[in-house]
Amino acid sequence: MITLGEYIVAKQHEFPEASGELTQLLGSIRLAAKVVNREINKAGLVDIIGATGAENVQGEQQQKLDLYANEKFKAALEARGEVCGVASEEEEDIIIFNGKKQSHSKYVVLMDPLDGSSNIDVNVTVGTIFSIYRRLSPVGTPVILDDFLQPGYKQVAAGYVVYGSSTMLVYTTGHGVHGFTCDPSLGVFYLSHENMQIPQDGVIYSINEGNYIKFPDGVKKYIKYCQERDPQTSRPYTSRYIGSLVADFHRNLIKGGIYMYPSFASAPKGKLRLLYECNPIAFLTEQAGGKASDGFRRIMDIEPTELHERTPFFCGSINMVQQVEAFMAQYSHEEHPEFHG
Ligand code: P6P
Repeated sequence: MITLGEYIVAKQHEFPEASGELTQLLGSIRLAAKVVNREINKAGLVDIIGATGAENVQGEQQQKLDLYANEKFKAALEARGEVCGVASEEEEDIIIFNGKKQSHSKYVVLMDPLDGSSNIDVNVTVGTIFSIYRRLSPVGTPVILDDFLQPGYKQVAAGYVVYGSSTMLVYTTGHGVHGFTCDPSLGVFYLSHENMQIPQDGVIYSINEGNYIKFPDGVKKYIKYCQERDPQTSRPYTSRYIGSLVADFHRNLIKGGIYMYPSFASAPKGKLRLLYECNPIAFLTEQAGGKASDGFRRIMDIEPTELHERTPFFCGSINMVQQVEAFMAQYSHEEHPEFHG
């Protein structure tokens, strides 16, 4: 039984230039995850449940736990000296940490502190997603927006916490994907899934089929492909959609499958945010041997231009993503970014 902290330290040699800072940073995330997990587990008992009446930058109803998780992760990341700034789904602008502790900070963190929060009131799995980059601007100066607008392939680390039937923290630093399960009696994360690999093929597809009539033709063709009988390819596949990206992704990572959130007329760039949902999940996907694209391009090659920009998102088992990309090329090539100049 090895703990998350012991594992991170044991793997520290993979980052000789990090001099322990990344280890400390991941430790901050571990701490915040425990605090948020405790509140989620008693959400039905205290006045945490329900919407605040406020809206976040996405115009989405902010649940009280959204704000709680946002504050706890910000506080944990500021408390030590490795992080010079944070971007969050719950914050319109970047949050700058420029106290004395941050005079040598090298890292910025982007996060969705509580993804799928509309599921809180109905006791369905939610998650935290995080993405870590080295800053580009000079150390010792206040962090700037450009430090956050980096393409996904520059991520130093990424991961998520899935608050489900058990609470797990899954992360990568570019050396495989590793999962840790929390022992609630001790509040300790133990290594439970080392070197996670997503099966090349799967029989699960995850998409909100309520939007079917609005989907691009390529996506409609793929959904029908999933539903056709073909014993050679184990079709028809099974449809599973939880409405929480972390939960759907985590299941597909273990069992194989594909998660899709395409663009459609009322959501021309899809719904999911590139920087703190798609890029971290894409990093994990590729590290686990899967594929993540916008239907045409590798997600982690997209050059961001705005903090909260959205992108169509297809990720999971490599053969399944390649299949939907083939349908997109054949039936929805006009959706390709090059068509939009
Ligand atoms: P819809 C949650 O709001 C989220 O960002 C993802 O976690 C989830 O997969 C998706 O949106 C659900 O969106 O439009 O299907 O309800």
